[in-house]
Amino acid sequence: MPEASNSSRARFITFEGGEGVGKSTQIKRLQQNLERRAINVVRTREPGGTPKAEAIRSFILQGRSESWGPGAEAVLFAAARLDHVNQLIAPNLRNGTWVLSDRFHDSTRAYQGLTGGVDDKLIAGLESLALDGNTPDLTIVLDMDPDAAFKRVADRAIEDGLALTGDRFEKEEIEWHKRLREGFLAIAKENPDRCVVIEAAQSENALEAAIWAVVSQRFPELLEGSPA
Ligand code: T5A
Repeated sequence: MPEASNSSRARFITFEGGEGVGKSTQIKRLQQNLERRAINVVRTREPGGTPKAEAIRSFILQGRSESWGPGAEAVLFAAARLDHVNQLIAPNLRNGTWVLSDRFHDSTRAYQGLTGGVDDKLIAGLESLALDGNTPDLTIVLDMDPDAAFKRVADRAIEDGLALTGDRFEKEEIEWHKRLREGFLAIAKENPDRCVVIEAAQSENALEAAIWAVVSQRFPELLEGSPA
Protein backbone atom coordinates (compact mmCIF):
# COMPACT_ATOMS: atom_id res chain seq x y z
CA MET A 1 0.00 0.00 0.00
CA PRO A 2 1.46 3.44 -0.87
CA GLU A 3 2.36 5.59 2.13
CA ALA A 4 0.07 8.54 2.91
CA SER A 5 1.59 11.84 1.80
CA ASN A 6 2.87 13.98 4.65
CA SER A 7 -0.09 16.38 4.42
CA SER A 8 -2.72 13.61 4.65
CA ARG A 9 -0.99 11.55 7.32
CA ALA A 10 -2.91 11.06 10.57
CA ARG A 11 -1.37 13.06 13.41
CA PHE A 12 -0.66 12.16 17.01
CA ILE A 13 -1.17 15.07 19.45
CA THR A 14 -0.62 14.88 23.20
CA PHE A 15 -1.68 17.25 25.99
CA GLU A 16 0.57 17.60 29.03
CA GLY A 17 0.87 19.69 32.17
CA GLY A 18 0.15 19.60 35.88
CA GLU A 19 -3.07 18.76 37.68
CA GLY A 20 -6.20 20.76 36.80
CA VAL A 21 -4.65 22.93 34.07
CA GLY A 22 -7.54 22.14 31.69
CA LYS A 23 -6.22 19.28 29.53
CA SER A 24 -9.43 17.22 29.54
CA THR A 25 -11.57 20.28 28.77
CA GLN A 26 -9.38 21.38 25.87
CA ILE A 27 -8.74 17.98 24.32
CA LYS A 28 -12.52 17.57 23.87
CA ARG A 29 -12.72 20.97 22.20
CA LEU A 30 -9.83 20.14 19.86
CA GLN A 31 -11.55 16.89 18.94
CA GLN A 32 -14.71 18.84 18.03
CA ASN A 33 -12.71 21.37 16.00
CA LEU A 34 -11.05 18.57 14.02
CA GLU A 35 -14.28 16.65 13.50
CA ARG A 36 -15.90 19.81 12.11
CA ARG A 37 -13.26 19.56 9.39
CA ALA A 38 -14.21 15.95 8.69
CA ILE A 39 -11.09 14.53 10.34
CA ASN A 40 -11.47 11.10 11.97
CA VAL A 41 -10.30 11.47 15.56
CA VAL A 42 -9.94 9.18 18.55
CA ARG A 43 -9.53 10.78 21.98
CA THR A 44 -7.79 8.80 24.67
CA ARG A 45 -5.95 9.24 27.97
CA GLU A 46 -3.03 8.01 30.04
CA PRO A 47 -2.70 6.08 32.10
CA GLY A 48 -5.49 4.17 30.38
CA GLY A 49 -7.10 4.00 26.96
CA THR A 50 -7.39 0.19 26.79
CA PRO A 51 -8.92 -2.26 29.30
CA LYS A 52 -5.52 -3.49 30.52
CA ALA A 53 -4.12 0.04 30.82
CA GLU A 54 -7.28 1.21 32.64
CA ALA A 55 -6.75 -1.61 35.17
CA ILE A 56 -3.22 -0.33 35.78
CA ARG A 57 -4.61 3.23 36.05
CA SER A 58 -7.01 2.23 38.85
CA PHE A 59 -4.25 0.38 40.67
CA ILE A 60 -1.86 3.37 40.61
CA LEU A 61 -4.35 6.19 41.21
CA GLN A 62 -5.87 4.39 44.21
CA GLY A 63 -2.38 4.66 45.71
CA ARG A 64 -1.76 0.91 45.75
CA SER A 65 1.72 1.23 44.17
CA GLU A 66 2.78 4.30 46.17
CA SER A 67 4.92 2.33 48.63
CA TRP A 68 6.71 0.59 45.74
CA GLY A 69 8.40 3.91 44.86
CA PRO A 70 8.62 6.03 41.70
CA GLY A 71 10.86 3.53 39.83
CA ALA A 72 8.30 0.74 40.05
CA GLU A 73 5.52 3.21 39.23
CA ALA A 74 7.45 4.29 36.11
CA VAL A 75 7.50 0.62 35.05
CA LEU A 76 3.74 0.34 35.64
CA PHE A 77 3.02 3.47 33.60
CA ALA A 78 5.23 2.05 30.82
CA ALA A 79 3.39 -1.30 30.90
CA ALA A 80 0.09 0.56 30.50
CA ARG A 81 1.59 2.65 27.68
CA LEU A 82 2.92 -0.39 25.82
CA ASP A 83 -0.60 -1.84 25.60
CA HIS A 84 -2.10 1.56 24.77
CA VAL A 85 0.34 2.11 21.91
CA ASN A 86 0.02 -1.43 20.51
CA GLN A 87 -3.73 -1.78 20.80
CA LEU A 88 -5.04 1.72 20.21
CA ILE A 89 -2.57 4.43 19.17
CA ALA A 90 -0.51 2.73 16.45
CA PRO A 91 -3.47 0.93 14.76
CA ASN A 92 -5.51 4.15 14.58
CA LEU A 93 -2.63 6.17 13.15
CA ARG A 94 -2.04 3.44 10.54
CA ASN A 95 -5.73 3.59 9.57
CA GLY A 96 -5.63 7.36 9.08
CA THR A 97 -7.34 8.34 12.34
CA TRP A 98 -5.84 11.21 14.31
CA VAL A 99 -5.08 10.37 17.95
CA LEU A 100 -5.38 12.91 20.78
CA SER A 101 -4.04 11.73 24.13
CA ASP A 102 -4.63 13.37 27.51
CA ARG A 103 -1.07 12.78 28.85
CA PHE A 104 1.59 10.48 27.37
CA HIS A 105 5.31 9.80 27.85
CA ASP A 106 6.20 13.34 28.99
CA SER A 107 4.12 12.70 32.13
CA THR A 108 6.46 9.84 33.07
CA ARG A 109 9.46 12.05 32.34
CA ALA A 110 8.03 14.87 34.49
CA TYR A 111 6.33 13.00 37.36
CA GLN A 112 8.53 9.93 37.86
CA GLY A 113 11.75 11.27 36.28
CA LEU A 114 12.32 14.98 36.92
CA THR A 115 10.12 15.21 40.03
CA GLY A 116 10.28 11.64 41.36
CA GLY A 117 14.03 11.25 40.85
CA VAL A 118 13.95 8.10 38.69
CA ASP A 119 17.15 7.64 36.73
CA ASP A 120 17.15 9.07 33.17
CA LYS A 121 18.40 5.79 31.72
CA LEU A 122 15.46 3.83 33.13
CA ILE A 123 12.99 6.47 31.88
CA ALA A 124 14.61 6.49 28.41
CA GLY A 125 14.70 2.67 28.20
CA LEU A 126 11.04 2.32 29.18
CA GLU A 127 10.11 5.05 26.74
CA SER A 128 11.86 3.41 23.82
CA LEU A 129 10.20 0.07 24.64
CA ALA A 130 6.68 1.46 25.05
CA LEU A 131 6.64 4.01 22.22
CA ASP A 132 8.37 1.87 19.59
CA GLY A 133 8.77 4.97 17.40
CA ASN A 134 5.28 6.39 18.03
CA THR A 135 6.49 9.81 19.18
CA PRO A 136 3.80 12.53 19.15
CA ASP A 137 3.80 14.95 16.20
CA LEU A 138 2.83 17.76 18.55
CA THR A 139 2.67 18.14 22.33
CA ILE A 140 0.66 20.98 23.85
CA VAL A 141 1.98 21.79 27.32
CA LEU A 142 -0.64 23.72 29.31
CA ASP A 143 1.17 25.81 31.87
CA MET A 144 -0.16 27.61 34.92
CA ASP A 145 0.58 28.31 38.56
CA PRO A 146 -0.29 25.13 40.55
CA ASP A 147 -2.06 27.16 43.27
CA ALA A 148 -4.54 28.47 40.69
CA ALA A 149 -4.92 25.04 39.07
CA PHE A 150 -5.69 23.48 42.47
CA LYS A 151 -8.37 26.08 43.06
CA ARG A 152 -10.03 24.87 39.85
CA VAL A 153 -9.87 21.25 41.02
CA ALA A 154 -11.27 22.26 44.45
CA ASP A 155 -14.11 24.26 42.82
CA ARG A 156 -14.92 21.24 40.64
CA ALA A 157 -15.13 19.00 43.73
CA ILE A 158 -17.44 21.51 45.45
CA GLU A 159 -19.65 21.75 42.34
CA ASP A 160 -19.82 17.96 42.09
CA GLY A 161 -20.55 17.67 45.83
CA LEU A 162 -17.41 15.55 46.32
CA ALA A 163 -14.87 15.63 49.12
CA LEU A 164 -11.49 16.90 47.89
CA THR A 165 -9.52 13.81 48.83
CA GLY A 166 -7.16 13.84 45.83
CA ASP A 167 -5.77 10.84 43.96
CA ARG A 168 -2.24 9.45 44.26
CA PHE A 169 -0.49 12.58 42.87
CA GLU A 170 -3.00 15.34 43.70
CA LYS A 171 -2.13 14.69 47.37
CA GLU A 172 1.51 15.78 46.94
CA GLU A 173 2.64 19.08 48.53
CA ILE A 174 2.40 22.33 46.55
CA GLU A 175 6.23 22.60 46.37
CA TRP A 176 6.25 19.20 44.63
CA HIS A 177 3.75 20.54 42.07
CA LYS A 178 5.91 23.62 41.50
CA ARG A 179 8.86 21.34 40.68
CA LEU A 180 6.59 19.37 38.39
CA ARG A 181 5.68 22.54 36.52
CA GLU A 182 9.38 23.35 36.06
CA GLY A 183 9.86 19.77 34.82
CA PHE A 184 7.27 20.17 32.05
CA LEU A 185 8.77 23.52 31.04
CA ALA A 186 12.25 21.91 30.88
CA ILE A 187 10.93 19.08 28.68
CA ALA A 188 9.33 21.63 26.34
CA LYS A 189 12.58 23.58 26.16
CA GLU A 190 14.53 20.45 25.27
CA ASN A 191 12.03 19.48 22.56
CA PRO A 192 11.19 22.73 20.78
CA ASP A 193 10.23 21.02 17.51
CA ARG A 194 7.56 18.90 19.20
CA CYS A 195 6.35 20.90 22.23
CA VAL A 196 4.48 24.18 22.44
CA VAL A 197 3.82 25.79 25.84
CA ILE A 198 0.51 27.63 26.16
CA GLU A 199 -0.55 29.82 29.10
CA ALA A 200 -3.48 27.95 30.62
CA ALA A 201 -4.74 30.69 32.98
CA GLN A 202 -7.17 32.12 30.46
CA SER A 203 -10.83 31.49 29.68
CA GLU A 204 -11.83 28.16 28.13
CA ASN A 205 -12.75 29.91 24.85
CA ALA A 206 -9.50 31.91 24.68
CA LEU A 207 -7.48 28.79 25.42
CA GLU A 208 -9.35 26.83 22.75
CA ALA A 209 -8.53 29.56 20.21
CA ALA A 210 -4.86 29.60 21.23
CA ILE A 211 -4.63 25.81 20.85
CA TRP A 212 -6.38 25.87 17.48
CA ALA A 213 -3.95 28.56 16.26
CA VAL A 214 -1.01 26.30 17.17
CA VAL A 215 -2.53 23.13 15.68
CA SER A 216 -3.61 24.73 12.41
CA GLN A 217 -0.27 26.45 12.00
CA ARG A 218 1.57 23.17 12.64
CA PHE A 219 -0.68 21.21 10.25
CA PRO A 220 -1.65 23.68 7.51
CA GLU A 221 -3.51 20.93 5.63
CA LEU A 222 -6.33 21.59 8.15
CA LEU A 223 -6.94 25.00 6.58
CA GLU A 224 -6.89 23.78 2.97
CA GLY A 225 -10.26 24.62 1.42
CA SER A 226 -11.28 26.86 4.37
CA PRO A 227 -12.53 30.35 3.51
CA ALA A 228 -9.77 32.98 3.94
N1 T5A B 1 0.76 10.26 35.77
C1 T5A B 1 0.26 10.00 34.51
C2 T5A B 1 2.08 9.97 36.09
O1 T5A B 1 2.50 10.20 37.22
N2 T5A B 1 2.89 9.42 35.14
C3 T5A B 1 2.44 9.11 33.88
O2 T5A B 1 3.21 8.59 33.04
C4 T5A B 1 1.07 9.42 33.56
C5 T5A B 1 0.57 9.13 32.17
C6 T5A B 1 -3.48 10.99 36.05
C7 T5A B 1 -2.42 11.07 37.10
O3 T5A B 1 -1.37 10.18 36.77
C8 T5A B 1 -0.15 10.86 36.77
C9 T5A B 1 -0.50 12.28 36.52
C10 T5A B 1 -1.84 12.45 37.18
O4 T5A B 1 -1.64 12.78 38.54
P1 T5A B 1 -5.71 12.33 35.88
O5 T5A B 1 -7.01 12.17 36.59
O6 T5A B 1 -5.71 12.01 34.45
O7 T5A B 1 -4.64 11.47 36.62
O8 T5A B 1 -5.16 13.77 36.27
P2 T5A B 1 -5.11 15.08 35.46
O9 T5A B 1 -4.56 14.79 34.12
O10 T5A B 1 -4.37 16.10 36.21
O11 T5A B 1 -6.66 15.48 35.32
P3 T5A B 1 -7.48 16.67 35.88
O12 T5A B 1 -8.90 16.41 35.44
O13 T5A B 1 -7.24 16.91 37.32
O14 T5A B 1 -6.93 17.95 35.14
P4 T5A B 1 -7.12 18.52 33.68
O15 T5A B 1 -7.62 17.49 32.74
O16 T5A B 1 -5.87 19.22 33.31
O17 T5A B 1 -8.22 19.64 33.90
P5 T5A B 1 -9.80 19.67 33.52
O18 T5A B 1 -9.98 20.00 32.11
O19 T5A B 1 -10.43 18.45 34.06
O20 T5A B 1 -10.22 20.95 34.38
C11 T5A B 1 -10.15 20.97 35.79
C12 T5A B 1 -11.29 21.89 36.33
O21 T5A B 1 -11.06 23.21 35.88
C13 T5A B 1 -12.13 23.69 35.08
C14 T5A B 1 -12.90 22.44 34.62
O22 T5A B 1 -14.26 22.73 34.37
C15 T5A B 1 -12.69 21.52 35.80
O23 T5A B 1 -13.62 21.81 36.79
N3 T5A B 1 -11.53 24.41 33.95
C16 T5A B 1 -11.42 25.74 33.88
N4 T5A B 1 -11.80 26.72 34.73
C17 T5A B 1 -11.51 28.00 34.36
N5 T5A B 1 -10.86 28.33 33.18
C18 T5A B 1 -10.47 27.39 32.31
N6 T5A B 1 -9.83 27.72 31.19
C19 T5A B 1 -10.74 26.02 32.66
N7 T5A B 1 -10.47 24.84 32.05
C20 T5A B 1 -10.94 23.86 32.85
